[in-house]
Amino acid sequence: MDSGSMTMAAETVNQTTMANAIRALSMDAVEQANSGHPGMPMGMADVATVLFKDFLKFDPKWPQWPNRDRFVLSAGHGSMLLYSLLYLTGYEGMTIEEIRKFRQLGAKTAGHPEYGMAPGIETTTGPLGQGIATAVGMALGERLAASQFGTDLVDHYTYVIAGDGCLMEGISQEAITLAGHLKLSKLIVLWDDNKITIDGATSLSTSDDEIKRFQAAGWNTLSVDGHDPREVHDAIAQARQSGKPTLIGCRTIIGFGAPNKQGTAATHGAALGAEEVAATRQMLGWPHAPFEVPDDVLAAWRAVGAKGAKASAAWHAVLASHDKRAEFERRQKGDLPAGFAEAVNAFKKQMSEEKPKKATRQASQAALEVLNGVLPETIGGSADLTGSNNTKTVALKPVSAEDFSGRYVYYGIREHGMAAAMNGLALYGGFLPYGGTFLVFTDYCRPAIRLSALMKQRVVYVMTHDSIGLGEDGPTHQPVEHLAALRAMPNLNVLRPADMVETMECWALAVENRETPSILALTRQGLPTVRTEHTDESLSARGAYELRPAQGEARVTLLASGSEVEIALDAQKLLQSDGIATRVVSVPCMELFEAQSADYRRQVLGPGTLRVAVEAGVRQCWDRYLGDNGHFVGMKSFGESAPYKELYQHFGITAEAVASAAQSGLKA
Ligand SMILES: Cc1ncc(C[n+]2csc(CCOP(=O)(O)OP(=O)(O)O)c2C)c(N)n1
Ligand SMILES: [Mg+2]
Repeated sequence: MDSGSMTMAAETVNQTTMANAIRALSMDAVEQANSGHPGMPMGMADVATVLFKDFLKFDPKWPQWPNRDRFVLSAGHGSMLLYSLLYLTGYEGMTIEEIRKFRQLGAKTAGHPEYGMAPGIETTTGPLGQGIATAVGMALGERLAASQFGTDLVDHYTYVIAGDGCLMEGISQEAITLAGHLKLSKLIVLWDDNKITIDGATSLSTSDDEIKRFQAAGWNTLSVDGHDPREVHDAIAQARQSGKPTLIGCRTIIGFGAPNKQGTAATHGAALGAEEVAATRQMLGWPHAPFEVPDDVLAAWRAVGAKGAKASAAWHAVLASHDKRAEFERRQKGDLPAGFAEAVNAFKKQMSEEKPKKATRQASQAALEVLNGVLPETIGGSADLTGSNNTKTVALKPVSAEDFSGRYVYYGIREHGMAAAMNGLALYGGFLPYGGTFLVFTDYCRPAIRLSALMKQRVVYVMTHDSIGLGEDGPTHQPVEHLAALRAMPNLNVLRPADMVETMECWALAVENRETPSILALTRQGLPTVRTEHTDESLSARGAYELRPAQGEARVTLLASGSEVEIALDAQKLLQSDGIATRVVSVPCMELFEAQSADYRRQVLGPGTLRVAVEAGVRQCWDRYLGDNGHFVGMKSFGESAPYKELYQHFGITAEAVASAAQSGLKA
């Protein structure tokens, strides 16, 4: 068909038929894979059709168009809804072959939408509730970017489709109250109110009035029949005018169109079966073969996909002559500005000379004073521990509903919501989010940290009070297994610096690593400066390095991270005064050390030496460096409440204990 007749054909296709294309593709793909979730895409097909056809600003030919509306499928199990839309609207690479390969190895159509697998997937979803919470970060990103660059460059909406499950998850409460508080008015959530989850009717497990809950959080709320395109259209139009974020409750029937199964949990997560698929074709009036979308229907959808091209071209022209163009493009690419390395090294040099004794959380704040100055893309914050996490620098003004020109977010006591929002900010583009809480509360945001790692996002977690060294708050607040647990996660750098200099090096690594999120594990207690000789080279970049050589031929290698480096250095003195030549290796980041050459690692670990590692956490992770006769000095239990120096004595994490472990190891 030429484009003229395509347009004519497209105009005659009605909205329900367009939605039926989504339904058919979804049930056919699930049928073929014999795995997947047909119910949600079939139920929300009408709503999604209205959104994409009448409102969504996007251009499949330029999926990364910075001023596009964001669309987040929070109910990630309904992935076929998104894949159908990407295929139908003409995203490159999302072919009918990909739809046929749904859920197969290497297909773009993975079980749940995965960021980076195909253009048009804004974030990875599947862990329920993460999508809506990530979208809050995106909507915040829009407000911040609009304030920083102007509404001629940034002016768009963030739409979310969320299910009952997303709203039942605890993270949704953190996300919606944060969004309500910040009045993120361009955030619009379409709730698939189908009253069904896996176990059956939602009445089995919840009595919430979601509308009232969102209202209480400061949201605008609307309710519609999700199968009435007119009602859906009017509601979205109204939502866009609101001064508050909007929830649109869309009453739908799960598995809509499947005559015997619709409205039941049977359609949630299993193929409908050949018989029911055939009956659905009948009921929908969709006689076409599996994966076949008739020309006129496809043309109607492609016309929807084509409508954004004009706007994206106009936007591009605005950017071309914009006075902030260079900075906008630099930040979109995630490049660091000129002067970054110089600023880092000037700080390191000064600290090596001044040798202050400071907690690494204070070191982090000092480093941030420098970094926030040279990196306008940072967005700082804390989950209500600003003074403890030392995350706010002098020049950072708070972000508020009235003023988005600031760069510091008071996330409130919402660790999980904060982490997900930071993912959203990072995915949004042009921002480098960091946020703080106590290291022990990584447990409260671990699912979002996992998504930072899975999605390869540059998010920096400023996690202070990183051991029993926090003292009197006791075992509830003292991380013990957390370093090991975090080190177990793929694509996450766990950085535990020992002093001011290493802290700056670790911050620089976190900033430079574009595809790996970072945990900065920082102390509450003061630590001496151990890097007293300046090097422009980042020694922390190697993950581990020899901090103090032995006097004479080394018999012992002491390995330590963070606050225990000081203990290792004291133990070195004890051993050497006993005539035992000992070297000390600082290990700020095991992941980076593992990435070094075998030769470098062997050399740093000191071939032929007895190894003793010391860290105020559990032993796990250290074994690989200790060899058969090595020792570990650390924690085997939860902590205790007491002044921290007493705790180090109580748990036997001392220079004397390290030295005696080395001595008995040498005798063995
Ligand atoms: C955190 C999390 N817990 C559990 C699951 C497993 N799961 C996937 S979908 C689902 C039910 C979701 O119900 P709803 O959002 O109403 O989806 P619908 O059945 O309406 O499609 C569950 C429990 C998950 N994906 N994520
Ligand atoms: Mg449901």
